Amino acid sequence: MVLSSQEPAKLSKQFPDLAEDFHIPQFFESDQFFSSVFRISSCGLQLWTHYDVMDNLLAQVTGRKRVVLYSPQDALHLYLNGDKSEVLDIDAPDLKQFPEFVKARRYDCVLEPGDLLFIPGRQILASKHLISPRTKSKFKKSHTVPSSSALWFHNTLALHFGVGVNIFWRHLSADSYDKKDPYGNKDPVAAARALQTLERGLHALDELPAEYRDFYGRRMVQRIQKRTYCHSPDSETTIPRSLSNKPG
Ligand SMILES: O=C(O)CCC(=O)C(=O)O
Repeated sequence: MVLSSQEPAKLSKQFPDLAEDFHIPQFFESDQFFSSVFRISSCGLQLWTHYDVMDNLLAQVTGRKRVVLYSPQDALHLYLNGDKSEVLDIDAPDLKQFPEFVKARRYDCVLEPGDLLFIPGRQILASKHLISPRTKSKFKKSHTVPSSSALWFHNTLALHFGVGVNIFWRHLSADSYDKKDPYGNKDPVAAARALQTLERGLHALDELPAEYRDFYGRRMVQRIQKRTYCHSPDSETTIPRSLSNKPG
């Protein structure tokens, strides 16, 4: 068996015998398929809080796994460094170092063998499918598939030795994704470009004295909010997309 780290994982290619026992649920069109990743976890293995840019189905085959989710809307409370949160100990965070972390609302569940977790993409769907936050309750199995699950943060902790399969699929057009991304966790091409452009803009502001940086920085923030936010920053209210798309 040859495993190349440049190619997305595919169960049927890397583990053809095992793949015969695993049927990928038909939740998406075949041309949206990106990868199927075989996961073996020893008891206690924890994966830091991160987001992926593709839809993602976590299938637990054996063993139990705790999954903690955070909404993309809580991104600003998670101390992100790229796609990962810097808060490694989510159960006993250092609140001196990460005081905003308490504002992030966590949703806990424990996956049992046979469970599938579709990581939900919208607040409204989250409240429909998840049990109350800060409990160890299991997620209800979902039979409806939301249109997008990407960007929900997740942190996994194996409670036993266990085996699972992770299936990633695209819900944006194929050319929206970075072609050199075998893991499905690089930002979409347009987002990466926007972040680079922002960095260049910030460098340009560095040429100005502090009070000018402050003035133009605040105007930039306001413009970004007007042009991009689906939700108003201080409330749960959803701004209709027709309004939120208006140029600022
Ligand atoms: O199965 C796991 O423990 C981690 C899966 C995951 O977080 C991922 O694939 O993004």
